[in-house]
Amino acid sequence: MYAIHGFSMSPNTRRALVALEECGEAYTLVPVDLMSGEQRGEAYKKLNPTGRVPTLVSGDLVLWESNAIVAYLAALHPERLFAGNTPAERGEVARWTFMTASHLSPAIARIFAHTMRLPEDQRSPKVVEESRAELARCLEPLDARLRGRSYVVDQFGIADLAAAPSLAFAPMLGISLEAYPNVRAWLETVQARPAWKKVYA
Ligand SMILES: N[C@@H](CCC(=O)N[C@@H](CS)C(=O)NCC(=O)O)C(=O)O
Repeated sequence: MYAIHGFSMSPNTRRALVALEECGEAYTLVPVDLMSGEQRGEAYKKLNPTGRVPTLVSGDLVLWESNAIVAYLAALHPERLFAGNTPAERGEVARWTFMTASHLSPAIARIFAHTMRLPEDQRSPKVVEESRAELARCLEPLDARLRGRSYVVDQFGIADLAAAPSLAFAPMLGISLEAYPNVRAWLETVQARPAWKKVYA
């Protein structure tokens, strides 16, 4: 039995929850109230010193960083979450996972911060503009990669879960995926999966 300490609306928390659902693992969601800043309190920071959600806990295991949680679950359930079998496949999974975690998701997080989360006097249109450009640098190659493919690397797995929860959040921020038809088709495929539907219900 796992506990996920997280915030139900957070894309990073949802990434971990969808992975748990895909793997058929039992879990409880322990709410961390991001609105009141609970993630920065001493009690939560004993679990996750970065003061961010999610954190996965089971016995002695305390694991934070959502893509690390997905990778852990994929190691337990390789038949449910594809991590790649050959070195080439593993490299491909790593490529898209790191590109997403390093560039795509942070760009979306900055757009969220500077259009919705921060007080208006702290928002920067320049940051939003630069982040939109950064996002395009990620979406163009991802769209090309997804041409003729159902999933980022052959079977559903780590690379899909790295990108999909962040991109599912994009429309709410006024980010159009219109120019990326393969990304839109792939996202619809991921969003039709029972595990996803359960978490996003
Ligand atoms: N790279 C981290 C990012 C985690 C993250 O930024 N989570 C957000 C919620 S989606 C958070 O905790 N924000 C609160 C804060 O930064 O204070 C991961 O993938 O787990």
